[in-house]
Amino acid sequence: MLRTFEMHQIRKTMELSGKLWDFTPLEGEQAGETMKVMVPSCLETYPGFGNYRGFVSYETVFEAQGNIRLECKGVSHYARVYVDGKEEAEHYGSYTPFAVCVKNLAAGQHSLKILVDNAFRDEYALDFPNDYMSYGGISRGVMLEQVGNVYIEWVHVTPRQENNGDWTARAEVSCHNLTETTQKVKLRVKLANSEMVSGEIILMPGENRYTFEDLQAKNVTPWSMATPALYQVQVTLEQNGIVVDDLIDRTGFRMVRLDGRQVLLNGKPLRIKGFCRHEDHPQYGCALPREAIAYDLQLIKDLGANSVRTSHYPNDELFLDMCDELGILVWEENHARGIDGERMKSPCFEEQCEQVIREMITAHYNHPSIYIWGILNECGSETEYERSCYRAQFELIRRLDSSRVCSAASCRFGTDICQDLPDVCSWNIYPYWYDEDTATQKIDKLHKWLESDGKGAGKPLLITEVGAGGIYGFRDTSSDVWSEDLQAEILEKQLKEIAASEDCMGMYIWQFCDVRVSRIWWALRRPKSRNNKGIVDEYRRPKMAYKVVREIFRSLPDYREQE
Ligand code: ADA
Repeated sequence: MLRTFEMHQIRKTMELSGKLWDFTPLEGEQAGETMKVMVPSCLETYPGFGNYRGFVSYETVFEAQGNIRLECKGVSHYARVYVDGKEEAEHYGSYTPFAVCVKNLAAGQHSLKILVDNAFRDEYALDFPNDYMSYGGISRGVMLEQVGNVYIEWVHVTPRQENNGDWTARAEVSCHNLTETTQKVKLRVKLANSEMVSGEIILMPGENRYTFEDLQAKNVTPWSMATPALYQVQVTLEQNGIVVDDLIDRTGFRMVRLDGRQVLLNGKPLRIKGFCRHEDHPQYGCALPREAIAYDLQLIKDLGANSVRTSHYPNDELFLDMCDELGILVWEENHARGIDGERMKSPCFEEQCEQVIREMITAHYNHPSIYIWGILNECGSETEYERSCYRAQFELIRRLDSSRVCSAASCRFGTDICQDLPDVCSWNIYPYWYDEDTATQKIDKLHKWLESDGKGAGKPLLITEVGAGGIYGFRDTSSDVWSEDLQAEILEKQLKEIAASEDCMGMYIWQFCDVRVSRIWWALRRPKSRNNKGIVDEYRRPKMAYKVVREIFRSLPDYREQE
């Protein structure tokens, strides 16, 4: 299972991951030598491949007949897909799913080969040596689905609370017609206690959209952090009176709204107490198994946090499913960390960012836990060209999803010219670590500047990073740099000052766990080639700061006015 629930009762599906595949490096000393590896996984975790960059191949076989839909949930970072030796698709982008349909397969066994490239190349604008590890491989699950001539690609549910308190929902459905001729179908949607059927719909060849307005969902429990109530949405597709396909997803009844300096969840002003989290583990790379994801979330809950920022890319759907179930709010962001103006000028940059946004929102639209979309963490935001990228990406987000807010985490105090564009002004600050100022002074400066020349007047202010480094096991009574003691002392001051600020709607700690960074990245500031600002180390062992954060986070309510 690649989700925490079954997505089909009618469509036949088979997970192709969760078993051993043939892996063959195509470059380097071991080129051509095949070995068995588990998929999903990261190739840097295989013995002898810790620093491999280049093309590799992954192969398996499957049984099928007729039309198939193959979905890869994440291949890092470039993939070329071959079925029975024929190239069927290519995709760039490590952290978003893509699917390919292959028609009319003869009954029997077929081969699937995925060529993967994890090298840093000019045409991959979003991947380069960075303050985290860009792992390679088939890092998320692969699903095989048997489809007919017509099938449902996705459903997007948008809940709305009416003035009388009742909930309604809009459900937009995307269907594909794989034939060359028109097809007559009917769609049926069931959500909570309500059901609607379309009249006869004529599907043109290719993609078709159909929208159900005003599904009445009476007596539902709204989704919140304390009560994360989830409801199943089931769409079925009928042809000649027979149900030929189905799709099951989940939604939660909640609305996210801006209100002056606050972001409201079902009318209540949120207080964010969160962690930035990389998908990273010494044993698994970014391909964390479900048990490891669940454990991270268990610690995050124990720490009293109510939110996770998926820095700096869209996350595995298993993680989002669990956040939905646990009532953990998610800031989900597109894939771009610290890309400077020069690199943003790459001819592929804007197109690749927009593709990630499109794929991320299409795939993750229904997760009630996601309250905000983030883009372009600490990227160039100082020239007219850079500003045009932010504007285009925010416009795209708002076109695809007007039911959430959006933002971008910046660090360019005084020179950023984009603060009028997002709904929320988000800032990464490091008082007592990189910055001279205290947190109170920094927030005060930020606030005054945003209200005037910074052009962020009247908007919510969110601290999207705050933290300090500490090496697990290094305890030091004089609180020297890199000691757990100093990290804990700094975090205590940072969090207390931010929590006391009237101007801030909350904070995300940088970061949940220590992570591996690219080998050449800023060597002197990254002892052990790790970004050591985790509250737990890479094996999830708590540092001294754990207790401090837990106490402060647990003392702060989830809303800025208590429920
Ligand atoms: C930035 C960046 C993070 C990380 C952090 C740090 O704010 O967004 O990815 O690099 O700094 O540890 O310095």
